[in-house]
Amino acid sequence: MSAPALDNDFAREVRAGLTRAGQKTLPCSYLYDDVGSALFEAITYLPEYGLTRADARVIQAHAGDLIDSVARSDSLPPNLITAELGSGSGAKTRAILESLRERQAAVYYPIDLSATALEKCAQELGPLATVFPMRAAYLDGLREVAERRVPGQTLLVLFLGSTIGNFEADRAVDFLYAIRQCLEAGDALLLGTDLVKPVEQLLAAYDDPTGVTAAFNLNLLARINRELDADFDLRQFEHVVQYSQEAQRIEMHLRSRIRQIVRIRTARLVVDFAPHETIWTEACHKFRPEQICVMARASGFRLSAQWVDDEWPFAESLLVAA
Ligand code: AVI
Repeated sequence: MSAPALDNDFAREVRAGLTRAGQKTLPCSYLYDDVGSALFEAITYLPEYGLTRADARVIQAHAGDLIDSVARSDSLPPNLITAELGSGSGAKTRAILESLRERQAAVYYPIDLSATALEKCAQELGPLATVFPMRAAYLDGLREVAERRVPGQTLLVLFLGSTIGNFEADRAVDFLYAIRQCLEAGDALLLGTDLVKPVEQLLAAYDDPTGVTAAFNLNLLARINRELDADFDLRQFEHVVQYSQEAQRIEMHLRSRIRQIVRIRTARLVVDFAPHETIWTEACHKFRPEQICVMARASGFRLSAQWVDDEWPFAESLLVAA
């Protein structure tokens, strides 16, 4: 007789990942509880992790060009609305709203699962734009924005920070296609992607000497202990990263130092780890600029412009719904 189904999504996904044949896995979306989000925020300040600063620099430098490209000159009054998937506190978006405000009243829909982040976002960007915070998953939120729009409005969607790099390669195109399905021809998507760079630079970015990324990764086990009544001994796991040239991605793992058994009561699971066995927790894909063009075409967009940072290879690509 098989065990009754688990009614807790987290428990179900943890059980599926830790019982699969071959490589054990855990879904990276669960890295971001309150502790994980605070640790990720700390990562963005690390000297070795240039991604977030590069993202912000390119946006700052080209926000005006972006708005010139997407705000249709034939629409009177100009009628562009913006929505951001996974806005967090919306810090990087400030420059875009400032440029937009020079032309028209700015309307901004930040979409995020974190109520705290949305509150902060509304507070900080409220003086610049009419902000409609939406606490929802990316596509649910975007569908709702699409439903609320009125004829004649152009929608600019922001998906920044190279979060697309955390999707499996095929899933990334599926996700872009799903975004396209929410849009009308002429709407646009600004997509931030981290670019391929020397391996040593990437390894340092994801395995920093201060151990912040290690803490971010290990917190996933701590979260399972807290939320699923488990007994992972965090000192018996270590953070390891490797770079796959072929797949163009950093692969982040947690490696068991010893042979050990872990109980995860809410998932009704007992897991056996061999010495050095790993749990794969996150993939961070890196892109070549021309690959963005291929992904855009495969998902119903055309690449209209691309801006790259001079210091840390990172691209902001403007995709227009074909
Ligand atoms: C959120 N995401 C784009 C980060 C990245 O670089 O892929 C997550 C991260 N993982 C470890 N460091 C940062």
